[in-house]
Amino acid sequence: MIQTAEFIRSCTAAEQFPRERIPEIAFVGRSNVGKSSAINALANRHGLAKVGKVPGKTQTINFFKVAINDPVVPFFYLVDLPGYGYAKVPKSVKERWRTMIEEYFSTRELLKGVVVLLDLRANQSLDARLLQWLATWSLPIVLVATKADKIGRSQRPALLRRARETVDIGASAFLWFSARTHEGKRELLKTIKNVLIRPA
Ligand SMILES: Nc1nc2c(ncn2[C@@H]2O[C@H](COP(=O)(O)OP(=O)(O)OP(=O)(O)O)[C@@H](O)[C@H]2O)c(=O)[nH]1
Ligand SMILES: [Mg+2]
Repeated sequence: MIQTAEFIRSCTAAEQFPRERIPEIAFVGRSNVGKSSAINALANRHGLAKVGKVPGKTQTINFFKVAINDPVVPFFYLVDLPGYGYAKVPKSVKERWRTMIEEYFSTRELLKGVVVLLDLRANQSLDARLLQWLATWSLPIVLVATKADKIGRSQRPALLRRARETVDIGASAFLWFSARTHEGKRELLKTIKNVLIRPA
């Protein structure tokens, strides 16, 4: 369980990224998929990360410092990034996000893993492209099929089979999750912890 969670900083460029040397986990995925909501659910803090109905809510890179009861990794950052795809923002803003996100991945030495959120009810072609790009960083990937509260258990195997046609799940961890019901929360935290303690 996450014991405390604290908003640290909202950044638009690398020189603003926090300097404290603790490990971190990034949350990425399509706009509106539920990245910010997942962080709030994990931290048990409504409103910690800003959530929106309109895609494109998170426009900066936001660092949240969390504490867990673990002697090896007592603190780490959860990092909330802007989404890709259908954000309701001008093209120039999306271009800026792209630069900012590339800067993020190329400078964060203690980035230990990436949580990629997927909505398996939607088309996964953009997610497949993101995963291809992410592969260049050789980081552990945790695939999280979110909004699971909207997907009946009987529908899940077929949706997962369909997603596999587009997305290479390969060696990544995969789990179902809901920020609404907190389904999968324990498993996601456990998976994140495993990623954090993995030797580099
Ligand atoms: N039913 C359901 N709705 C969810 C879940 N997670 C998020 N939502 C809703 O989806 C919408 C988008 O959630 P956000 O957490 O802001 O999504 P995001 O990926 O951070 O979006 P951007 O910041 O725009 O990229 C909000 O209306 C949330 O309430 C979930 O697990 N279940
Ligand atoms: Mg967001």
